[in-house]
Amino acid sequence: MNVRLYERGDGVGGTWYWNRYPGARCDSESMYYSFSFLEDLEQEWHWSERYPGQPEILNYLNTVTDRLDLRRDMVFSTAVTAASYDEDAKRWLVDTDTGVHLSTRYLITAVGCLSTANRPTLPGEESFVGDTYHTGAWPHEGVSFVGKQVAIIGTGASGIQAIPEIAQTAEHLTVFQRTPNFTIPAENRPMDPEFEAEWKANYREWREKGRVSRAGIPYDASDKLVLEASEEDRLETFEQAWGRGGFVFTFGTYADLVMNMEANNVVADFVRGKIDSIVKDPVVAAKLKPYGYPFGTKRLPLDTNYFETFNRENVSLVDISAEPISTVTSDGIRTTEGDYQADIIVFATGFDAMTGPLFNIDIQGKGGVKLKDKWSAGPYTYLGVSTAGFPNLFMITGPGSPSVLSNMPVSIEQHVEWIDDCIDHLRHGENDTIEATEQAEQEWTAHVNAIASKTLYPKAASWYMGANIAGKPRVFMPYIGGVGNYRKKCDEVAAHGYEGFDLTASS
Ligand code: NA7
Repeated sequence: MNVRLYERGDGVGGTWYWNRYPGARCDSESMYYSFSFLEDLEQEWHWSERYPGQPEILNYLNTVTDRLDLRRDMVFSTAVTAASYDEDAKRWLVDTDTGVHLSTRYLITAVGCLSTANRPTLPGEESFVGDTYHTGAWPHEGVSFVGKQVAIIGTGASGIQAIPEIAQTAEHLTVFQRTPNFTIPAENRPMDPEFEAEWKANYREWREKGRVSRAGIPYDASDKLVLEASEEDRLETFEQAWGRGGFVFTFGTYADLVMNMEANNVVADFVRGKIDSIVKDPVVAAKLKPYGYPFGTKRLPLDTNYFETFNRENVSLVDISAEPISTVTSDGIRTTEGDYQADIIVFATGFDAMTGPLFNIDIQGKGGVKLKDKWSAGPYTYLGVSTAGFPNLFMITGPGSPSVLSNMPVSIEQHVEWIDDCIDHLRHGENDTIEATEQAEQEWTAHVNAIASKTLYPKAASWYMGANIAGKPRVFMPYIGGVGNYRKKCDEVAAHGYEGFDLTASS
């Protein structure tokens, strides 16, 4: 088959191409944040730290691309703007911003879940004489903060990584926080050679473990319940996990933390206690402590010295829920309470997650129905990989699949393999098209919502819920049932002749 990949950036990397802000690092550990299909590279590659930094991941992705000689099928600096389905020809007609038009039998979106920046426009911005940046579109040449007054807006995963780094060189950093965040230590460190050797000796087992796990992370989940644990056990378990660092703090401690409010209060109190013990100024600590939504239901960041950074003389915190931003001035930001000087404003304000990147392309299916209109009340998909009325359109890590709740390479590989097998099945079975049935899609979407509603996740105004974008429907978008269960379901669907899909015979 002929394959053509169109990419908006001038190189590969996606998230790791665009997010070059200081401190940008993956929260999955290096040893399992990689592809499983290059066994030579898996052995040769040396990750320098426990968690991979952005430059190292980008280097890895470029290496994979070159090793597989993929660049000949890639077209860079080209954004796909529209795709419409021609029902007579049974082909997708695709438009790009460089004037290239093409027709293709199969259309696969690999647009990412967090690639459309949420960049609020603040009143008065036109008068600002300094520079503004969004973490998700960072200049390739980098930004110097030396001697600068810097303002940063947003304390999600990106802000929490960038703040400690920027604080080290800026003359002064003012953090504008709308919602305090729970964050736990990453405990990043140089790669331990013994750990690396152990992984390399057992890579096949580790990979398999990741594939059948809940979040694509190959470590055992705890089945203990915090509500059944003694005070002593809770403290010891949380302290140990806090010291070890990483997501093990959520899944490796107790199984009920995001299932039950009473259980959640226990862990939330522990983290708030940590904030009190780290942050020296009690007024600042009080502002940093999250209340009002359950721990772990907004994407939990991993940090390196985040709370510690607020003990620095050159860092101050502005709680914009109490004193909202009224305007940007020529030399800073004015809130209802005062003026804060800035030469540089960094927007760490996140993304229009999951549906945003798909809606950036004007996708029209059968009968000219726009994907955006079909999903006006929230995404409807079958398995997160397809949607009724849009034959031969496959979405890698689309809404309704584990995607952002998982270690992404595991989920990406699973989708790519499933789509590859599906296209193979069509061609060998002499079928032209595959399309999810309305019924299968309704049932799957209802299932995605039903399992989310058994957890505390829908209680937070998170980007998982679309709550960070004005007017976006509040629907929990990713599939929370676990990558292992999800894989099983996808495999069963394929094994039963693509149950829940209509296939048409070749004309
Ligand atoms: P997030 O997690 O969406 O965080 C964005 C932050 O910006 C968050 O603190 C928001 O506050 C804040 N925000 C957003 N819009 C505004 C406006 N208009 N004014 C003030 N503050 C605002 O994005 P990240 O880039 O940090 O992380 C995205 C994902 O990338 C991350 O979860 C990982 O999966 C990797 P809010 O909480 O909405 O009140």
